[in-house]
Amino acid sequence: MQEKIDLTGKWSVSRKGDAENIEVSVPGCIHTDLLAAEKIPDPFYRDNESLVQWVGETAWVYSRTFNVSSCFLDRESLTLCCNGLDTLATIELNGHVVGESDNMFRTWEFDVGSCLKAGQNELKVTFESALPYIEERNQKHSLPGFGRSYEPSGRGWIRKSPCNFGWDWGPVLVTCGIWRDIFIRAGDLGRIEDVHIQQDHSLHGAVGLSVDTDIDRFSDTGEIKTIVRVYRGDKLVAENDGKYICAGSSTVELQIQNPDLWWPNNMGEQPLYHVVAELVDERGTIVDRVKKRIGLRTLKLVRKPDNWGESFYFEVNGKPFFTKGANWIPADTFVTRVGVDKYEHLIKSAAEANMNMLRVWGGGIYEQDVFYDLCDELGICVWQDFMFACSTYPAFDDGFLANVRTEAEDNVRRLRHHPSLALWCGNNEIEQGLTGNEWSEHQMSWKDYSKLFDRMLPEVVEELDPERDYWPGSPHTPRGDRSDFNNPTCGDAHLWSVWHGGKPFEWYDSCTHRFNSEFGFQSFPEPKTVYPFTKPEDRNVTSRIMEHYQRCAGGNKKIITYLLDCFRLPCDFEKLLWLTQILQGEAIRYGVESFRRSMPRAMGTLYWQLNDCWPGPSWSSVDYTGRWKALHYMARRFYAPLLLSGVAATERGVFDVYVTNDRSGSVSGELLWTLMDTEGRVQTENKEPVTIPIGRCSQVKRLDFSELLSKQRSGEQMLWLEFIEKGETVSESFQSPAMPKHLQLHDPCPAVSVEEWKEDSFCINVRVRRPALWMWLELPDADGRFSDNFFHIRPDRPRAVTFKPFAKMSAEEIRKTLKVNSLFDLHL
Ligand code: BMA
Repeated sequence: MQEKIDLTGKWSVSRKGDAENIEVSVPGCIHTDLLAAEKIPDPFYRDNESLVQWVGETAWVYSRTFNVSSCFLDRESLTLCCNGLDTLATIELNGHVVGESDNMFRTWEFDVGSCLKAGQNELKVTFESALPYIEERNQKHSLPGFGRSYEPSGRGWIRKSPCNFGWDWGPVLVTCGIWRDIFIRAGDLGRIEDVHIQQDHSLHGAVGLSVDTDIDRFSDTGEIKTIVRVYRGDKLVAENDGKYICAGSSTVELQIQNPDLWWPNNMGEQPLYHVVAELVDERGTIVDRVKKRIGLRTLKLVRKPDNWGESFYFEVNGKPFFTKGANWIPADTFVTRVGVDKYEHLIKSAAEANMNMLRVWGGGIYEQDVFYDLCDELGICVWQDFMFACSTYPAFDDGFLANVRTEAEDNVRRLRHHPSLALWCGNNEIEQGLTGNEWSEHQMSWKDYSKLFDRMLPEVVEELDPERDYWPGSPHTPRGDRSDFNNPTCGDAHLWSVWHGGKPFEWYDSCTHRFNSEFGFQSFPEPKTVYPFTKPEDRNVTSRIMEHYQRCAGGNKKIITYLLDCFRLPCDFEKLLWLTQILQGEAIRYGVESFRRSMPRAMGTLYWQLNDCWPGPSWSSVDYTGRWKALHYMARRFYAPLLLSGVAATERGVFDVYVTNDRSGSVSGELLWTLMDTEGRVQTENKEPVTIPIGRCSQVKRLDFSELLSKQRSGEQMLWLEFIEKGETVSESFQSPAMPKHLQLHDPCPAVSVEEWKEDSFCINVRVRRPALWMWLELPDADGRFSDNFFHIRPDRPRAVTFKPFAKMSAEEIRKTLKVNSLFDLHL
């Protein structure tokens, strides 16, 4: 068998040329190392980010010693494996340079047979700063990005996480370090270099697997073969052997009878199978073993001519589905401090909000394995960008292209077995940049663009992962003029006219696009997230410190402008923070409902963005600490498989009511509508049976209250819509004839009771005397998950909300501290 010396754990680091060493932990990065050693202040406190810029401008030397036994040295192959080096590293073993790296996204392997010795060895990895590297190259050939003020020009020259150099939701903190596993591998005879599993779903009652193994021989003595076994849990479900060979690759065919298919969230289960490939010699001794976990499914991007142009939707096991999700950015500026718990929390949050896809956006990183494992387990499909975003890149440089090819090969091989992986996409918004005036033909020509995104990357995908689709860029228009990057008839689109373009939310109703892969609206995190990085005197959104965290040009102005259209200006900092969350939730709800109403012409929405890398204001629905913003609670409702939505028609007092059905069959129920005054007195109420076919959105009603409302003040009326199935409200929608700021809200006088429920959860019963809008429950000193929050509530519909605290709490503690708020309180 292969043997390993694990080299993660304790290392030391010093500034290049400096004697002072500090003890650090690998994997990690220089900033978190210095922070743990108390050598730098927390960059996420006030404006400390500016005090630590020198860290990214400095060269750092990581070193450690380790022992090797003489029998380890007797093995035929000795390789130093670095799964991630960030980025410009020189690797020395016992004083000999064994290799250099210049790409954070590649895995690096160096033969160390000639310099490893018995006894103590010293490994040294020197990281040069990325900044002079890009500056030097950029002086010879300038490669601008989108020209945002914080961004150094020329980051396209280096293969390093683009958002390390700053983004419009995150800081400029240029890291370095050993960011993934590092070890020495020893073996005899050979090893399995690569396993590729392809599935055949054309068989009756079975799925065929074809398992290709690439074998790296260390010596040519004797023949070897591959044995493949497939397990479902502990149960062996298929087994077969390859032929004895001397070297090269071998293919083993198997069949899994009565297969359990893998489905995205809300469409079915996520059964997973383990494929174990073993390399054995002629005597049956195991030489190497590789395990991969797979799910059985077909998952395709379907693009075919249709009534509106060309379709753009995903199909799983032959079933088309509407994609609901968000864009994913690195979950921390310092990616190595994102633990399994944080990944689990975020991806579970996506699944709990009824999402079925995340897009790993091209300005971050190819995510850690655990990210994809969790997506496999939770049914979250992954749209995977290659790491290129909003910048020109030197595709004219053959060395750069060769480097990128290896990076793409490494990552395609690493990720292709994941059932959740749905699509490879070349880049983020480069076509949009090339079309505009900001980049010249000299900086990046369409010819160079094509070399990289139309030829090289699809070639790699075709060769190494032919079952998966490739899409050149997001957004991209496959027909006609490429400069028409948001063409509504085909391809995907980034729709930013709301927010960046200042258009009202209703603008979404004018969109006829096929797949909306980005659109968003900012909000602030809640007070509990803001307090730790501010002093009391900073707590105004226009303070220097709060503005320091706002990285989108004019971001706060945009928030306030939109806010004043809908809501009253709150009178204090905390209220303003909360209200921006409600505003954001409303913006995205409006967009998603509108897109889901245009199914099947539109077949997907991925809002910008799920998560955050630091605690500033941003487009995220889950903040840096993991707290759900109002948007995330709303997403859970607007992404539910069955969605009732109402929309005000152009005639005043007229409302159109729709039901969108993403369930696996047609749905029948009742539409119930109630017109009520703001005191809670029912003006009129009625219901009607409705049936909605599978995969469709139907307009189920037009409600005309124009006459009734003409006699009343619109600010005193509310329309409540409910879809009732077997006596239960499964989807609801609130419509107000007036802007919320003009509603005559009354004190709802909420009353709550808290009871123990089950497994450390509580049931909170809420009733009100008068209707309340966007009511939310809050525990100022505790965190946890409410089953629902930021909901509208009326006197005749008390609600039971369950609450699971993240740390143990008693019902009494909850009762004492629970705060119940709603729009009424924000307007005071
Ligand atoms: C999108 C993204 C990001 C950016 C976001 C908000 O287009 O691709 O580049 O953070 O807009 O401006």
